[in-house]
Amino acid sequence: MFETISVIGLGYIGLPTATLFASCKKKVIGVDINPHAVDTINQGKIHIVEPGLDMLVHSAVTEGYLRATTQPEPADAFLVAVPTPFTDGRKPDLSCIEAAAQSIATVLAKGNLVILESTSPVGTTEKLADWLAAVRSDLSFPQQAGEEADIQIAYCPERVLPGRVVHELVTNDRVIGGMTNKATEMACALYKTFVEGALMSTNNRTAEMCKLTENSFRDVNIAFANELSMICDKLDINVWDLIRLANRHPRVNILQPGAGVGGHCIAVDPWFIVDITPNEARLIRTAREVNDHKPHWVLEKVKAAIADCLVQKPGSTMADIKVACLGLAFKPDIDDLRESPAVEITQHIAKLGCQVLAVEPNIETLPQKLEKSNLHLSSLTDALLAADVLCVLVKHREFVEQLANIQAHPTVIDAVGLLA
Ligand code: SAJ
Repeated sequence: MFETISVIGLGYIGLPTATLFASCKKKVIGVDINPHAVDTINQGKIHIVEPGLDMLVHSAVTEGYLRATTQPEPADAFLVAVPTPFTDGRKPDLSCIEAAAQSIATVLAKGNLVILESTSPVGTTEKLADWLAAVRSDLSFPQQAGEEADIQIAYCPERVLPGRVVHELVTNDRVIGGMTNKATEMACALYKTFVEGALMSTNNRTAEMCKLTENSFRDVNIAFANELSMICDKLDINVWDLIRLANRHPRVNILQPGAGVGGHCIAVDPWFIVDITPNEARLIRTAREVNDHKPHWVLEKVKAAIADCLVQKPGSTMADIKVACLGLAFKPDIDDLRESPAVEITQHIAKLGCQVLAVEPNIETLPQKLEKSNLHLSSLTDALLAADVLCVLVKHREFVEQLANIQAHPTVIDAVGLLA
């Protein structure tokens, strides 16, 4: 049924998805507006970091199953995997989906299936259908002709963990929500090409909400852990001991407090629910606020430690104090610094005017926004020797291995329970 598959958006999700179809000997046309990405892929290389993907792309391209282009071409099925960021006012920005719709509309033909994979507010699949219908009055769409429509449309979110994308795309269960039963069936048949997990059928609105719910679930639970950490600090209780003990209850499973919630998904997706149902989504909103507040709370702890140092070193000024920030990534053992609470905290510490030693074993150079005269990338060994205050922001493997040396430091702010 699907000989040619087109994937619109060749990023962290689109490229691995396109490649897995190509690995199953489907003819795949990858479309991206970024000519650099297109050129790189056509050379059999990748422009993103994801373990195992480079080899797969290389063979898919050299064997002739995967080809990238900046202009959409006719295909049997179209998968849209473009970004859905939010604006400063925490409103979802659907402009990339709208642009993708405009570009594929011109090449659509009777019998095609269109699947939206981008994380989206409830109702977006219906908007996509309207955008397509507005361009192609010669074709019928599900909102007009239901099961009989020329073009069938479904929503199917991805739910893979960065770093394990190739494996999880194959093994995770998928939620598939068509605007019609026919769309759901067609989409299930398509994903069966490479998905070994269960294919769970539903409608488009439930599938959209399911993706938002999964990340909100995690956000709310991390917020609970973060709130406990701030309560326990006031009450002079070790929160990590507390959570370990509470989790011995057979029906309690509390997550770990940290420096805040980073990444491109969990800190964003809950707002898509709050935006559409502001009066009902009270817990989800509060969880976001608790997690967004956590970096500021950690910063206050660092400020207090610096104040103590200044008292202990009479005559010294802020510029004499050295603070080591251990970890910049948004979670342990990755090199991804985007939307990282550790970066936010480190930036604020540098603004205080002290010397900042940033220790991030997973990167070679500091990103531009951290290039400051009083902020330097440092080795853990140098930081342990020089710093007046150690601030543990990410529980990287390298820090766990140096636990005894970190523990021996007189002033440690431990946001992630490394010492627990
Ligand atoms: N974090 C904590 N405490 C914890 C667990 C995580 O503070 O106990 C923090 C991490 O340090 C990090 C943030 O939360 O800053 C998010 O990390 P994560 O590993 O929970 O999730 P992501 O953002 O890498 O990926 C999530 C995943 N969603 C869920 O686990 C529900 C992934 O499956 C999704 O595909 C992805 O979001 C996405 O694309 O939506």
